[in-house]
Amino acid sequence: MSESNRLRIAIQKSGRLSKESQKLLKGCGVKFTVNEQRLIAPSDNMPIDLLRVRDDDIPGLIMDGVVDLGIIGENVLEEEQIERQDTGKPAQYKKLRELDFGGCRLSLAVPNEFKYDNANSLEGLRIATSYPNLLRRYMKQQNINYSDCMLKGSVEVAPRAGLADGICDLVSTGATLEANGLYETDVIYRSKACLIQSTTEQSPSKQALINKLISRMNGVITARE
Ligand code: PRT
Ligand code: ZN
Repeated sequence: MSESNRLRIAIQKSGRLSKESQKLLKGCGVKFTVNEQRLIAPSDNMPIDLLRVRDDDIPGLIMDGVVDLGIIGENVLEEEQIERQDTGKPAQYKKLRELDFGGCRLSLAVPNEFKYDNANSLEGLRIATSYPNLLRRYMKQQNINYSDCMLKGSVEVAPRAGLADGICDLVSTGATLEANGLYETDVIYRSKACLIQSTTEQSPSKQALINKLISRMNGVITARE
């Protein structure tokens, strides 16, 4: 693969981080037009290409050095890093800064009728999650045995469907838990969106462009604080 002289930035194609990521880059003076059918949105005024992908793909693209920068939820980033460390794949990245959107927490939750005293109450439960690595790390720290039920979606309905005793899922307002007759017991990870860079050495011109973007981003975020 030839080394491109354009800076590649991976952002979520569609979803909770997508609009805010685009808004932030536009605020930094990067002009581009998104064509919904296209993976790449080239900037018209800077040597930058935006890669619009599933959020789950962004950490790997950075850790494999395929793209230079990425905007991603820390939850997805950390989950992928543990997975890669465990399987011996490249797992390095540089976190350039936390961003001011995408805030949420990864929490354990159980049905309203479940009696919870402390983390030990979770001993032996089956827990549905899309974040098996973050869950395993927390349960190991707490010294609690449990079993997994891996679900990529509809995690919150697993207890009612008889698939699991509890769940480990992202929460922001708590409305989804409430609507599904669940309550939060343990916050296991707090997350925000962040800007990350691959550890591949950049050419001086690309690194200068990255530095310019970071400095503009600091200005944009400070201005809206
Ligand atoms: O298609 P793609 O794979 O790219 O997107 P996705 O469906 O995997 O992710 P998406 O767009 O739902 O979320 C992207 C990122 O946004 C997450 O990885 C988090 O970093 C961040 N984020 C912030 C959230 C939430 N808040 C959030 N509330 N991601 C998901 N949720 C879901 C949660 O899973 C639950 O279903 O919202 C529901 C709970 O919300 P409340 O407000 O009812 O508590
Ligand atoms: Zn995803």
